[in-house]
Amino acid sequence: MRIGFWKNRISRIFISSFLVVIVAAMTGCAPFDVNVSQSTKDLQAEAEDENLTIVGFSQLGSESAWRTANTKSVEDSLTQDKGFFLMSNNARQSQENQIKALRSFISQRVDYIVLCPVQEDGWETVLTEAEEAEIPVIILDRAVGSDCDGLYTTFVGENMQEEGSKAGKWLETHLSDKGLDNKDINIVVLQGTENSSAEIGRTAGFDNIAKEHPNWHILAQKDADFTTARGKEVMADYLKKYQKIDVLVSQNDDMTYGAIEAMDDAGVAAGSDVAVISFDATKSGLKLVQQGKVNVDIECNPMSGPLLAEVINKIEKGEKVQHVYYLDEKVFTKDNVDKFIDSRSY
Ligand code: GZL
Repeated sequence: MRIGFWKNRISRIFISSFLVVIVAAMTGCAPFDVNVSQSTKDLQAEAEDENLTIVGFSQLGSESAWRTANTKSVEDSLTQDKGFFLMSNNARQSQENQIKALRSFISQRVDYIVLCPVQEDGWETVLTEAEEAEIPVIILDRAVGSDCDGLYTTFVGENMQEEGSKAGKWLETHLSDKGLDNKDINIVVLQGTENSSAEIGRTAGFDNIAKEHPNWHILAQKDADFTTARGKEVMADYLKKYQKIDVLVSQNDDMTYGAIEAMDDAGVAAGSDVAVISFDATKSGLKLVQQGKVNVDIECNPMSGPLLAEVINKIEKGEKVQHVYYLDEKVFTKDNVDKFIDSRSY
């Protein structure tokens, strides 16, 4: 018993130290090579001995506060003491890196692949390779294109088109309350990473509402890649180019921070001169709602880790799982933000 105890202890120490390396790689403080070293193979063998479920997780990047929260949610849920051996890779917003990581997970014969796809298209070949290797794939957060519908077991994430619709419906109410239903309304949009399902969904959802209002004029929709820096640059261009902007739709809080900096620089009052619609509802975004600089923040819930673990455990037990799981999401304005902001963990 004693020897077994120490063997167990030592292997758990080895595995947890390996996971520390993984977390370091995820946070970008050390380059993480997707090739498998001998020690990794040994650790995997240990994981199999311990009957842990080995999960290869390809995270698209660390571009936003939302993404950091999403990564933490997965890492906190797929821990060794909950029966998992998590191998994470941060692709730094590169589909090429994600495909490399998936091929590495396939060659390591992981039990599951979890993919958070940076963009919708370009996955059919590598997901077919995973299918041929009989490794179940779970798509997390963003979606892959319909050409891959039969190549993954389930999707756990958010309904982006619904988020876009919520933004359009909020604007309808906002303008009606102000008696501006029939006034010409000039709108500019900061879009997220081009061809990501977050950008595609939010754009489509809002546009479907906008086309019902001939007096709404979408002057420009440009990719600002979900980052603060690009959000500031693109908004500064908009402010130079357009005489009158009534509404900004910014597809995540990080871009909104940059856009507000640009508006401050131009002497434009965010939230009053220009109505600001943002997405994600991070704590920092909700603080801007409290300050009146963001009029509405449409929640996109990054805390998908617990549901992901639950779905994998169901599959492990041979239970049926849904093809799509959407997380609950709210809409935050001055009317309700105070009730929720203190409980926001990201
Ligand atoms: C949405 C997620 C988006 C967030 C951004 O589900 O993919 O990516 O809205 C993040 O903040 O960069």
